[in-house]
Amino acid sequence: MKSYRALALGILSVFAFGSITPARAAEGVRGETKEQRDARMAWWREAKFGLFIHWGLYAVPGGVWNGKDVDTAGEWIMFGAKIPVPDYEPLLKEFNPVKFNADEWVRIAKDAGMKYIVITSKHHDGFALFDSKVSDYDVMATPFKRDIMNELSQACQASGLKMCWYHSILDWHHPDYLPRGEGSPRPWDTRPKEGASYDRYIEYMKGQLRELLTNYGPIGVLWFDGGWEHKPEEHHAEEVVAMIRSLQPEIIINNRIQIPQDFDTPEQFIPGTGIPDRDWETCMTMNDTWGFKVHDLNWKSTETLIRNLVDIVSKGGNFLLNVGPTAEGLIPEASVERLAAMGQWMKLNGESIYGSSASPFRRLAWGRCTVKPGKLYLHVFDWPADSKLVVPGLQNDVKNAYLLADAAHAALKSSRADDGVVVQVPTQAPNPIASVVVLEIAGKPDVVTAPLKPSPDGVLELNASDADLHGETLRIEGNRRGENIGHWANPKDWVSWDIAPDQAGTYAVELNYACNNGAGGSEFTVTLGDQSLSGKVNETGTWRDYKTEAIGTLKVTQPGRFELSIKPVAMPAGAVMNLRAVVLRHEAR
Ligand code: FHN
Repeated sequence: MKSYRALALGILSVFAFGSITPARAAEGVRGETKEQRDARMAWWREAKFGLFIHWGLYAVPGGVWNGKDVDTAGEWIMFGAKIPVPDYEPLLKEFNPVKFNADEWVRIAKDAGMKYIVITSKHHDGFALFDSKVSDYDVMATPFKRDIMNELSQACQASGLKMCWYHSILDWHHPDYLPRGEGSPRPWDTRPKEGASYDRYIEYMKGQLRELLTNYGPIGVLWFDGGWEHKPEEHHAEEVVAMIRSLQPEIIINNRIQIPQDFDTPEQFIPGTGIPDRDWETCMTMNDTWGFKVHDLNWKSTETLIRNLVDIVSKGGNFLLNVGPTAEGLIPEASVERLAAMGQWMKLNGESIYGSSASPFRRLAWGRCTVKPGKLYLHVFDWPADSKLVVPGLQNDVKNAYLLADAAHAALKSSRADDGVVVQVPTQAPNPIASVVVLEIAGKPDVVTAPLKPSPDGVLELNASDADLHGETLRIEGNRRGENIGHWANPKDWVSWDIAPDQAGTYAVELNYACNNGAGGSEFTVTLGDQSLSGKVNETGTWRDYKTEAIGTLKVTQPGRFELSIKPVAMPAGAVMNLRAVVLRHEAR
């Protein structure tokens, strides 16, 4: 059974942590002009911050089944505890969230500075949180008998927040959903498969989508999920998308019906370089589960949540932050507290987030940067002890500088330094989590990126998001465990880093990489100035099993600025490797 779970979770991880695609025109609406697309995406690009809500029957067990904690996320309890449909259905009679108050949920989201709400109209367990005429497996079959989605959409419309639907293609309940039973990820689901029709299931799914896009007013986003068990054509993806867009022409659709649509959805991680030329949104839990789990108290700190928001927006993305309400209909207090604290920060600093664009800096040691025309918003996480905030590589003249949280916008002194601009800031940071210094600049941001330098201990770690990728197939891939250079399927593709070793001498070179068994044997050269090393890729197990290997040493005759490159010279199998990092260690003069 373990293998099925591994298979399912393996499938999950492939789609949950999708690769970061190279810059390419997003599909979106066929024939839509750039201006039309920009107009349709405008509110979403302005909004930056939304509330994800995972709520359904799974809130009743709250991660515990037959007295035992189940080790999957709360909303996966039916899978994690291998619960057959007949044993899960009785939860219908226990779902009675008498403390649910749509206006209160919307107030909490709005006060947090959020601009849209994405809620699970139906998750993988097949239970509909709305009054569906095409299914009896819905909220009207529970003691609660209220159309939650209607109450929430009314509250959103009254408050100016966008109502958005998460909808799962995967359905562990509907008799026409396949696969199930022996040889599937759910062998314990022994309901007969004879007569089941996936096409008929898609018609059912279309029926519920039609209800959700007809009966609840304007819908901002259709957030598909759970499409990984079938090919797009099996979902009739194009047809489903066409129907959605015919019902709500302004709607925005994510990439999880397995055909690229309006935005990408990195999950539980923040792509190190964003996703250039694409709209994207990182979704993240506040603890470790999407759906409520009574024993999951691993809450991220408010500092982490605010810095994640800043980090994501500084890379050009949106942040969809999740809550998992209880069976009573309450958002957990730990979530409410954090959202309120985020809202306090947003009240003073929201100007630096809403409608801003990605940073012109490749990296900033002390924080992040967001941009609006004529303004740089410097989000300082690590306040300079000497009150001198160095903005490396900035070429623009600074017309004015001030603290965003200072209502008087009292001017801060700034001056030009060798490697950029120095801003004289107060000794005390306005906010220990993130303080925003505004630079009003002339013209578009003009930044010269400094080369990567070794840390004081002589170690220079070159990671995937700092690399320059040269070629067509190469791309940055990522998930919550880290990022790597991947899809290295063309031996002409190569990678480089701009570095400035500050000590002459010998540097040991190590690579941290993964290579599937059966795909090993590629050969490559590591070049630094007039020195080069040859290396060969050994198999490490799978494309996700990373190992560090010493490749050899390189000499630096005198400190300076160099390009360090890795170029394949032979690729006998389908790909070179998944490369996570190159490490140079200064050994001796
Ligand atoms: O399986 C789901 C999971 O339950 C949750 O809904 C997340 C949120 O994006 N999506 C899938 C895992 O990638």
